[in-house]
Amino acid sequence: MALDQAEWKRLEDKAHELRKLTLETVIWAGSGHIGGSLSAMDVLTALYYHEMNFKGDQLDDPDRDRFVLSKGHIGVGFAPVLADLGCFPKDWLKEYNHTLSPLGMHPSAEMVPGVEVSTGSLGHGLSVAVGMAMGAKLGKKDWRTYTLLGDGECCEGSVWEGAMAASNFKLDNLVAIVDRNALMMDGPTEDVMAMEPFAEKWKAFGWEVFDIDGNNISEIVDALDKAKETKGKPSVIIANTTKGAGIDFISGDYKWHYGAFADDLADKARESLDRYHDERLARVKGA
Ligand SMILES: Cc1ncc(C[n+]2csc(CCOP(=O)(O)OP(=O)(O)O)c2C)c(N)n1
Repeated sequence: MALDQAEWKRLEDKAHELRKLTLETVIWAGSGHIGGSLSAMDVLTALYYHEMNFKGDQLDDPDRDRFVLSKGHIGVGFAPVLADLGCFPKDWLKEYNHTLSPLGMHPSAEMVPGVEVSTGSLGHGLSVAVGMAMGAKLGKKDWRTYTLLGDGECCEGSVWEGAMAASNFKLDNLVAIVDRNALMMDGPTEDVMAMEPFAEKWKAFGWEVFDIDGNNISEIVDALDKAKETKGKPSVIIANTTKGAGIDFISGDYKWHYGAFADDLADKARESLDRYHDERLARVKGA
C-alpha cells in the first residue's frame, strides 16, 4: 500500500534525527564512515521504523524479522538506529569506538544488543542471511530476513555464491538491499570494478529486482511491499543513493567514505542536514 503523507513525514523526521545523531556519533568517535552511513539512512529508517517486526525491548522474540548489516563498516550509522530503538542506552554513542566501548568500528553481535550478526569483513552478510532465511523456511516460520550490502562489496565473489544459493532455494522470505551509491572506498565503482549492467546480473541469478531511488522513503517502502508479494524467488532492491546524502560538501565525494569533522565543519554539516530535511519535507508535501 502506498505510503500516506503522515507516515511518510514521520519517517522523514526520523531519518533526519538519525542522520544528525550519526554525525554527532562520528564527532564523538573522532572520525568514522560517514559517507556510506548517510547514503543508507533512508533504507535503515524504512526497514526499522516501518517494515520490520523488530522491537528494541523484545530482542529475544523468536518471531522478529532479522537484519544483517553486510556493509558492516557503517556501524557508526547503525548504532544510532539501535540506540534510538532502545536496544541499549543512547549514552553509549558518546563513547563510540573508544577503548573498552562495546561499540567498535564494526558491529559485534556479542557485545551490542540488537546486532544479529557481527560484520565488517565485507562479502559475508548475504550468505549468512541466506542461512537465516533457509532456517525460517525449514522451521515453517513467517519471519523475514533483510540484508544491506554495499555496491563496492559486490566485488566479493562470495556475494554471488550467496545470490546463487538464495534463488536455488527459492528464498522468497529474503530481501537484499544494495546501497548503490556508485562509489566505493577509493573511487567510482564503474572505474574501480564495473558493476553494470547491475540489475541484469541479479536477474540472471534468479532474483526479482527493484531498481529505485534509495533516498526516497516512499519508493523504498513501495519496493519492500512488492518484495513481500514476490513468491518463489528472493528479491533485491537496488537502492540508487548518494554517498554522504544530506551534507552538501561531502555528498558524492568518495574521499568522504571515511572522515573527521573539525569544529567549523561540524557546524556547517549540521546546517546542511537541516536544509536537506526541509527540501525533503517539501517533496512530501508536493506528492
Ligand atoms: C573483506 C574486506 N575487504 C576490504 C574491506 C575494507 N573496506 C571497508 S569499506 C570498503 C569499501 C566498500 O565499498 P561499498 O561497499 O560501496 O561501501 P559504501 O560506499 O556503501 O560505504 C572497503 C574496501 C573490508 N571491510 N572487508
